[in-house]
Amino acid sequence: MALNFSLSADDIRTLFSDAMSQMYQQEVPQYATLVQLVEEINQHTLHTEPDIAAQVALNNEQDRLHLERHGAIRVGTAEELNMLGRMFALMGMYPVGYYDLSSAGVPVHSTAFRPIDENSLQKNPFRIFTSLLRLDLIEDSELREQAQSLLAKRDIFTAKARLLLSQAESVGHLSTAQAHQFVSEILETFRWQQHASVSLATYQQFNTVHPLLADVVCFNGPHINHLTPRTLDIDAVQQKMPAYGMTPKTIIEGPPRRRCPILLRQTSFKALEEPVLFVGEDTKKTQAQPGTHSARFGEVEQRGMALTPKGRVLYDELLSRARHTLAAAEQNNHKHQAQLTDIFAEFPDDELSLRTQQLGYFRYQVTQAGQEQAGSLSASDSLASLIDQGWVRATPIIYEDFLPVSAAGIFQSNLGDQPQRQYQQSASQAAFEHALGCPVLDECDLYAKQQQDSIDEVYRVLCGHN
Ligand code: OOG
Ligand code: NI
Repeated sequence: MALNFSLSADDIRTLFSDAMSQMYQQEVPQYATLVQLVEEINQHTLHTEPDIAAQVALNNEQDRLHLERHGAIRVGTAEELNMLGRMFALMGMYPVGYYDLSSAGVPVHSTAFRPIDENSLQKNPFRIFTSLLRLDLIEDSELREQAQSLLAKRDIFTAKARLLLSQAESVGHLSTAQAHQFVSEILETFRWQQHASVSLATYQQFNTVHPLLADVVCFNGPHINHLTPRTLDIDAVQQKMPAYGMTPKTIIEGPPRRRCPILLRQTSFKALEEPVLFVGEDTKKTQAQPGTHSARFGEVEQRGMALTPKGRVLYDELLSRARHTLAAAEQNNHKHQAQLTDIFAEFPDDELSLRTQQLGYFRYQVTQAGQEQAGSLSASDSLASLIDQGWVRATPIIYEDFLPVSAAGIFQSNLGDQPQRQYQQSASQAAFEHALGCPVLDECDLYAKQQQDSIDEVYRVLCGHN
């Protein structure tokens, strides 16, 4: 009898994120340096910050600290996005959130494919921030049509990846051998392409309209453009990058450093200018023409508490206030962080306020002392009183998603000194979902459900229901 060992989606995702990490460190040595710097800073932080070390130990995260947290790609067509959605589903990654980057002058809209249940997030939270080019925002109709025809000609997936996908979808799983094969085939989609699919002149035309248009349209695949490890001290990474030969983007995106971290802070080294061979313009197109292209960089992230819609409104309001007063300080991260800290003084920075003002999402658990009360309490005891008595503990739920203003900042810092464009059209979630073939999940629904499930469990244990 044939034994059919199959790997879980979580295991396949880990194979995939490991393989991507290896490939990217080989392809972009500066990224390997970043990974090393982050590792050094994380170890140092674990030795010098007992609270952080305790938190990491409590969550059993020592062994997973070094895992990359996300990567990003940009695709050109609905079919490409739809296929990616199906491929990522095999790895337990589902589209969460809609990000409109057009309002920040980048002609794409995006989602993040990521694990959605707590267990899977625990095992490996790897996500891919995936952007779809919005050709509808490209005004030059001739270039738009040329872009369409270039995109129509390419297939970013190998035949074997397509075959394994359809087998997996019809049988419901992949065997261990198939899973390994699948990961190595899908890796080809994200590999750097040294050969562009167009001439240098055509590339330059696209690049002038928007560098992102050139990045998506002029190659036969959506090279992974960055990977992002997790750091325990992003301020230290930002500060130390130059000494390691990296040019950091000017400012750290997101909220300032706080006692109770919220949402997501990110920084990166700037995209490298890399050699590319363009299609020759001689009659036989055999004389490849050397040139360069900038797309690939390395990023780091540090995550904090997920905010409720109310908390998010406050964050957005303070951030936009900061952006108005910050413009002049933008060129200096120290000033930027100092002003952010001032403005964010209005955002409560202790867990009790964050919880009682319902600014953040929390997970509730019965404590050891609470276990002794199991089954003996009444459902009419309020959660607040259970916490006051020490029977229930509340811990922040970590934010697993992205921030459109920060993402735009990351995009912008890698687009060179081009003037920022303005697009008239607004967000187009329906068009994005149509291309994807399904709705994106709402991140707040996921956090709210996680919070509510933990509350239900607390009452089930303490009051003995069900
Ligand atoms: C994606 C930029 C957004 C993030 O971490 O916010 C992003 C890209 O440059 O394609 O990855
Ligand atoms: Ni990123």
